[in-house]
Amino acid sequence: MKQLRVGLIGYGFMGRTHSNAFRKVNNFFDLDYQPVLKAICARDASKAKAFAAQWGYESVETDWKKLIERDDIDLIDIAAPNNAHAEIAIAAAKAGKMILCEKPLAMNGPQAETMVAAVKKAKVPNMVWYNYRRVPAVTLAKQLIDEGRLGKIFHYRAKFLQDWTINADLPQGGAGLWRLDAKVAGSGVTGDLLAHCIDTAMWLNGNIDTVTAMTETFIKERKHTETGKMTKVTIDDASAFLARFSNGSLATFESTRYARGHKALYTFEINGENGSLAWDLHDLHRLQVFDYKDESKIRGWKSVHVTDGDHPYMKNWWVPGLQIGYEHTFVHQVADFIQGLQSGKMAGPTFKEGLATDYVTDAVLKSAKTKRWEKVKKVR
Ligand code: SOE
Repeated sequence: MKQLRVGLIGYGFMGRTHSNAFRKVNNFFDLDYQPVLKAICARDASKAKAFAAQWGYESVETDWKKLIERDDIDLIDIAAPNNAHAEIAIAAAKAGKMILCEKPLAMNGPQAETMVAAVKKAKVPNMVWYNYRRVPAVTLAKQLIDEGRLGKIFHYRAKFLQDWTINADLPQGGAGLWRLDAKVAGSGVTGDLLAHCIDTAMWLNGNIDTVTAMTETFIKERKHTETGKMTKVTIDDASAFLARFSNGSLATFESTRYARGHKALYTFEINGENGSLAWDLHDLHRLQVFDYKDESKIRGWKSVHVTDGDHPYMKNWWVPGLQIGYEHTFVHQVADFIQGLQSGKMAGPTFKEGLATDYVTDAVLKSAKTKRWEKVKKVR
């Protein structure tokens, strides 16, 4: 088996999901490559060492430039905050490394363009960690739509609701809380949560042409972890938009971190002429299916338990009926990435697809300011 020597940058929540995936993938998928956890890189040496010990990384770096220079690394995995993605990815591409990058690809579309250009020039395999595509029920939705079972699509609606920033005493900046600092995150829920909804939506239903949006920052000032000073909050706490897809369908998207009671309620529904599908992250192994072609007497919404051997990814896990969860989506992503290396056909979402999502979030944020419908830039 060939080795795929991984250098991970960042040890937060995402560093853990990725490391777990690299470790598990060969136990469940027959692949020609085996990820080897070569090095973890983070500025804080003691935290990086502790992470290396816990997850089995062979070595530690504190300077990502050194990591990229190393000859014993094939793949750079970027799990650092959003404002670091572009510089690292461009340098990694120049060094000929394969790159996996946490979502959103960049702080904004123009920055993502430079990353796409870099991987194109260097011809290096690349992927963005939009993991929800790889929930088996979501992949099943993709299969059913591609088989044409829904017919003409009329509506798409998605939401991603959380409630973890309602407390005004929560500071901005620093570990985990960099998501509240626009200088580091780029945007608030638009780039963090709606980006997931947009990636899935465009995968299932094609390009988004135009959007009209509203955003709100409910808590205007928060103490900054790094300075200890009350600082203006410039992220969007909530963001909602209407959209028109290229296929003529209409959509609504909503996300917030102020929906008391909701921790990670990502849902979508898609309605077509012959049927509808609905999915809910809190019940992630089920796909709700309505098929208008069913006999009218017994026609109704079916709740398909997506755990059977002929469901996407499931034959690689346990026996039919037994469920898998959130962390498995990352395992699937690594498996698909490696299968892409084997076949020569890169699995998505590639950086180019990540750029397409960034173009939508740019248009959403612009529209919230201009209060007009905005066109979404097309990826060339
Ligand atoms: C934010 O709370 C967050 O962790 C996002 O950053 C992730 O992308 C999402 O999957 C879960 O929520």
